[in-house]
Amino acid sequence: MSALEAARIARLSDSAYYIPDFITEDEESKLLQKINSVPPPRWTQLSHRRLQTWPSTLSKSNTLLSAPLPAWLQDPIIHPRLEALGCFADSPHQGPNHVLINEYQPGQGIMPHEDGPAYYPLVVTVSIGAPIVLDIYEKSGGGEESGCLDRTPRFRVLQEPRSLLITTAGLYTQYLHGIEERLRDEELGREGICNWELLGNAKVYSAGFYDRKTRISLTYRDVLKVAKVGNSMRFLTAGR
Ligand SMILES: O=C(O)CCC(=O)C(=O)O
Repeated sequence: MSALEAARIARLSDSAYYIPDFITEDEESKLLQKINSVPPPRWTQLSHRRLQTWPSTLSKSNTLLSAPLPAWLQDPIIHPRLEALGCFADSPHQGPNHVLINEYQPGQGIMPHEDGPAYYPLVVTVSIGAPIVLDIYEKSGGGEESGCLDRTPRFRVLQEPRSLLITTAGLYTQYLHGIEERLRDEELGREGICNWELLGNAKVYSAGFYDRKTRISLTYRDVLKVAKVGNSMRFLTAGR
């Protein structure tokens, strides 16, 4: 990841990278337009956010049915920008094959969790629409399900609109991440925000807070198990 050295979030060791203005305002508008014009069934309404899954949801065995991502999720994010960074060069499919699109209204969020074994341990997040703070928690033993989670975030990452955040290595396997359900993100500054020095426009946050607006994330991942359509048809018809 040497091309990424300038984007390394030093306080997160070699586990995270942040690039402001990864996409342009025009590209952000086009993405918002695409995301908001999909047929309504494409959205899954969850209790605290809504979600699109591309190209499809994983099976119970964490397998992805092989299918290309739509062109608007590939260009320009994957081709040429992620390719130029080389961040998926060592992943099994040498590129992302799965994208989750999460939309959060003010007051919404996502419980602390880990992304788990379905994916190569690398998540690339493009943020659009508005800023948001991602909280990173120490697992302190058993993780989310065990109820052992220390509810004070160990790190806080401010994601500006149009930015790219890459999380990998220890941050993927040894920490949980989540977004607090709140209307305002506060205590913004060099002390509390671990990527403060890398922000594109820290002045916007000089008051130390902002009120949340609708924020959308596109998280790109490489699903480890992929089934070809022919194989899955054989699987479905076996035993008939
Ligand atoms: O919206 C985000 O930035 C976080 C999304 C997330 O944690 C997930 O999809 O697992």
